[in-house]
Amino acid sequence: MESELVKAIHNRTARIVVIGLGYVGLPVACMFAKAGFQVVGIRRNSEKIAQINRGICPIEGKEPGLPELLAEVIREGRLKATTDYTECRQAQIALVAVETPVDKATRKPGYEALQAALQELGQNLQPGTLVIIESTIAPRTMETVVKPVLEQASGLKVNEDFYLANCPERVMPGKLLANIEHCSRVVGGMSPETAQAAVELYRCIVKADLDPTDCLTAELVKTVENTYRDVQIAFANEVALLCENVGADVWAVRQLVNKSPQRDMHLPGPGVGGHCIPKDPWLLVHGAQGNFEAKLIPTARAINDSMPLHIVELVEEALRQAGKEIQEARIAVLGYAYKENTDDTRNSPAIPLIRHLEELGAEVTVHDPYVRGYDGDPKKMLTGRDCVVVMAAHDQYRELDLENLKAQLRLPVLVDGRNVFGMKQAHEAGFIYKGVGNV
Ligand code: SAJ
Repeated sequence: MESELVKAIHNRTARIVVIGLGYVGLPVACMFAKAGFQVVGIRRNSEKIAQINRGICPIEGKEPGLPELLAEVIREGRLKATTDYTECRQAQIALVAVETPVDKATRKPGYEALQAALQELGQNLQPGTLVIIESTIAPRTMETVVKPVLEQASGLKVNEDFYLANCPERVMPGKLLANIEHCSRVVGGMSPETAQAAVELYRCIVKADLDPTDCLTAELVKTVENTYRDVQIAFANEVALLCENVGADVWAVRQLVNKSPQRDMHLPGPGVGGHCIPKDPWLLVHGAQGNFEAKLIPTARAINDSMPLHIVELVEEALRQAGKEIQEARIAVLGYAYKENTDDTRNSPAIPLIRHLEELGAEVTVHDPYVRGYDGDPKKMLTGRDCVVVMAAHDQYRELDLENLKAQLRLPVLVDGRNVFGMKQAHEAGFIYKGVGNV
C-alpha cells in the first residue's frame, strides 16, 4: 500500500474525493486542489453544488482567501462538486467531513450523516483506497462505527484491502484556510503505515506539525482539547459567581491570578457557544464505556449552560434597582453572535437569553453588526430602552460613548456579559451596572 499510494501522493496523481463540502470539507478540498491534486467534492445539497461549480463560495461570513481560491481551482478544473458517489470508484483517497451534531436532549452524537456517507462510500470503495475521517467523533467511533460500516458496505477488509485513518479537523470560522495551513494536526491510523501515508498526504497542505498516532488517540486528542477549554471556562464562570457573592471584581482577581506562573484563568462570560466547545465534551463522555461516569465534564457543561440564565437574573436585579419590573421593561441586547467579531450564531448564549427575557414578558430588541437582520443602526434600537445587555464584545461596542448612550435610554441600566465597560466607567457615567463577576 505504502509505496504505490505514497508515490501517487508525492507525484499528485492520487485522485481525492471529499465527502461533505461545509466549513471543513470545502476549504480542505480547495487546498488539495491547489496543491496539484484532482479533487471531487460530494455533498447532498445540489443547489450548493451548482454554486460551487460556478466558483461561488457558499460559506457565509468573511473567510479570507477562500472565495478566490475556490474560483481559481474551479476555473482550472482541479475541483468539481457532485452528488454522485460513484466518483469514489476513481479515487485513491477519500476524506469524510460531514457534520456530527450532538442531540441537545440526549447528549448523544447524531451519526446519521456520517453513517449515510460511509454507506455510500463503502458501496463504491475500491481496493487500495485510503479513507480519512476529518469529522469530530467520539472516542472509539473509528473502531465501533466507521470500520464496521465501511467493511460491511464494501466487502473489503481494513488494513488488507483498504486503509483507514482519522485526522480531526481544527477549523475556526473566520480563519478556515489559515488554520489548515498553520494548525498542527493529529493523524490517527488503523496501522502505523496508514498513519504515515496520511501524514505524507497532509504534508502537501499543512506547514505545521503532523503527529502520527493510532485512531483512538486522535479521537481523544480532538475531544479532550475542546473539553479542556470548556472546563477552564466553567472554572472562570464559577469564580465570577463567587466574586459576585462576596462583592469582589473577578476581572481584577483574574488579572492577578494569571500573574502567577502556570496559571491561565480563562474569561468569565454569559455562556459558551460555537460549533465545537458545547458539543465536544459530550462526544468525549459518550466515548467512555461500561459504568464509567464523568463528573467534572458534565458539571462544567451545566455551569456554562446556566450563564445565560444568570444574565437574566442580573437584568432583573438591575431593573429592580431602577424601579422597573422586567415584564414592563424594554431591553436592548448587543451581540447575537456567539463571540466577538464573528457572524456565527451557532449555539449562541444570546439565543436562550432572549428567549428567557421574552418569557418573562420583556420587550427585547437585538443588535449585531455582523449578523444579517440585526445589523441596523444601534443608536435607533437603543433609544427609549430601559436596559442594555452586552452579550458579545464586538469591537464596535467598545467605542460606544456611555454619556450619549445614557441620554438615549429611558433608564440608565447596563448589564455587561463581557466586561466591555467595567463598573467604574459605567458608574462615572451614571449607570446602574451589573457585570458578570462584578456587581
Ligand atoms: N469563551 C468564554 N471564555 C473564554 C473563551 C471562550 O466565555 O475564555 C466563550 C466564547 O465567547 C464562545 C465560546 O466560549 O462563546 C467558544 O469560544 P472559543 O474561543 O473557544 O471559540 P471557538 O468555538 O471558535 O473555538 C475554536 C476551537 N478551535 C477548533 O476547534 C479548531 C477551539 O479549540 C479554540 O481554542 C478556539 O477556537 C480558539 O482558541 O480560538
